[in-house]
Amino acid sequence: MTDVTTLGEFIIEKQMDFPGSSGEFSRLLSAIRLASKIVSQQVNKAGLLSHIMGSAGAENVQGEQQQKLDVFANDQFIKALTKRKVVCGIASEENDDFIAINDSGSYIIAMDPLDGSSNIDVNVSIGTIFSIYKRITPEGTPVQKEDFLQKGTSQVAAGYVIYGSSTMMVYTTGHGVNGFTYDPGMGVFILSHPEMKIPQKGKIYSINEGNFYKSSTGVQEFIKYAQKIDPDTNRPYTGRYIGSLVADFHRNLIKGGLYMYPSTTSAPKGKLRLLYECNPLAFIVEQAGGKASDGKNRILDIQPTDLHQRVPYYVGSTEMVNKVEEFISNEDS
Ligand code: AHM
Ligand code: MG
Repeated sequence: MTDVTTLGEFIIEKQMDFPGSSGEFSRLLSAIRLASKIVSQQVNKAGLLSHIMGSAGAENVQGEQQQKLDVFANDQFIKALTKRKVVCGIASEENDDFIAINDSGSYIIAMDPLDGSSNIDVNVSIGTIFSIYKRITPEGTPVQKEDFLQKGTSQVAAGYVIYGSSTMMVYTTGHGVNGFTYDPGMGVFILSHPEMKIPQKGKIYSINEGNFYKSSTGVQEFIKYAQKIDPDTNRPYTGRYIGSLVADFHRNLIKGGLYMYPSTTSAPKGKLRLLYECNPLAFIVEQAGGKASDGKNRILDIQPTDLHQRVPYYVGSTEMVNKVEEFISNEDS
């Protein structure tokens, strides 16, 4: 095992590319790494906790109040980031407002601590998503909302952790995308997927098709296009929908594909959150050679106006995103 690169080594190696840096950013990544190990361990015990030791909200054998896993994950990330004083503020999908931490910090983080809520209790892959920015207000003053309402193009790093058949962390700092697989025996993440690239074309489409009749005609026509038999263009595509964004995204990143959460009649702005879900995965997909759109515009160019803002989302292989955009623009004409 001496010829492997651990995430810890990788972070230090990359920091050395920036002589004179304070190491604050490396410490921030290390805090995320620590929290994700703790969450991973707990996710693996999820069935035990809820079915054997009692449901969330009940007391466990030590007399401690049990928490729901998403609340637990939120607490762990906030604790790791707060205790190490590596950010000046945190915005989380789990909290109504941002949390101010350390006035002298220079980074902020936006995160979805445990995404895929409908899959938490049924032993299906779930994930953590994070997005890191430099603050725009002066260091030494309390962090402000405007520090969080930056365009996705300003991200300095973004990543996700997938708690699947194994736990993996995938992240970018704007210089490509690298994936690390967790070895629970050694307690380390090991570089397993260096320089990840998404295929330009894919064969997988991922959407909640139960919403078909709630979707626009452009999206409906695209779905019919995906299902049509045409060997020249590799159709019909394969439908794959886990209902955990991180898991659907991760598979499509590796195999090529398109994930969609369009606007629907019941959710006119879609379901997914720009800051916690869409921007970080858009940064990653672009760094891997793919594309992310709201159907018309590049996700990373959208100016956020609200912490919990939602946007329609189309992300994955560039040619597939282009195709669905074509169907959406035709519906307007
Ligand atoms: P959550 O943040 O409440 O977990 O919601 C986000 C999730 C995504 O992971 C997933 O892709 C999507 O919601 C599934 O939604 P639906 O059940 O409407 O298909
Ligand atoms: Mg979520």
